[in-house]
Amino acid sequence: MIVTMTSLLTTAQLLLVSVTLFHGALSQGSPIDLIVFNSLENTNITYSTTIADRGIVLGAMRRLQDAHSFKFNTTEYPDYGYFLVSVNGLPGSQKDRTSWELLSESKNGTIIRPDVGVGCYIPKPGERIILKFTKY
Ligand code: B12
Repeated sequence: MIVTMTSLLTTAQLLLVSVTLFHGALSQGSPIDLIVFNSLENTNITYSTTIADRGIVLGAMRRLQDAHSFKFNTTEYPDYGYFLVSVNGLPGSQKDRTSWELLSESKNGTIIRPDVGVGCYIPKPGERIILKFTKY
């Protein structure tokens, strides 16, 4: 009887610990790096923040904006969501044909250009987001 009670208690404690850990993981998200790369001046800044499980890049960017000296502006388009207009005070320009490009680098170093914007792209675990100021 005592043995059964002890093992029941241990199971309950284990359950409590795993639920707490799971909730911790849910609320804190996973770490993610965001690199702001100005390819015209060859400068870059790396920011680190967290992203929710299956969260969008924009969520991580908003978290960074609240906690760091990172700033950005977007324009919302009805069909495609959020277009990134400026980062850290530097806007893209139709006249100069410059813009902020959204790229993502996987753990193995492969860089892809997502076919959606910051409001829709869901990075895979371990991916690094690159916001690249470039000419088009
Ligand atoms: C030209 C163009 C661009 C130009 C826009 C230059 C400018 N400001 O004028 C540049 C090269 C900058 C661009 C960038 C991107 N684009 Co673009 N672009 C187009 C394209 C070829 C034509 C748009 C157009 O001129 N329409 C005609 C005008 C009259 O309509 P409009 O509504 O005013 O068009 C505006 C919007 O489309 C907006 N826009 C352009 N691209 C994107 C992307 C997103 C996510 C948003 C919200 C708005 C937006 O800029 C246009 C001009 O102001 C379309 C494909 C197509 N055939 O429509 C893709 C398209 C809209 N782009 C797309 C994508 C994915 C991007 C990028 C996210 C790519 C990347 N990974 O970096 C980036 C945006 C990054 C950011 N800064 O947020 C996708 C959007 C799909 C989706 N469901 O989200 C499309 C449909 C191409 C595709 N088939 O994949 N793009």
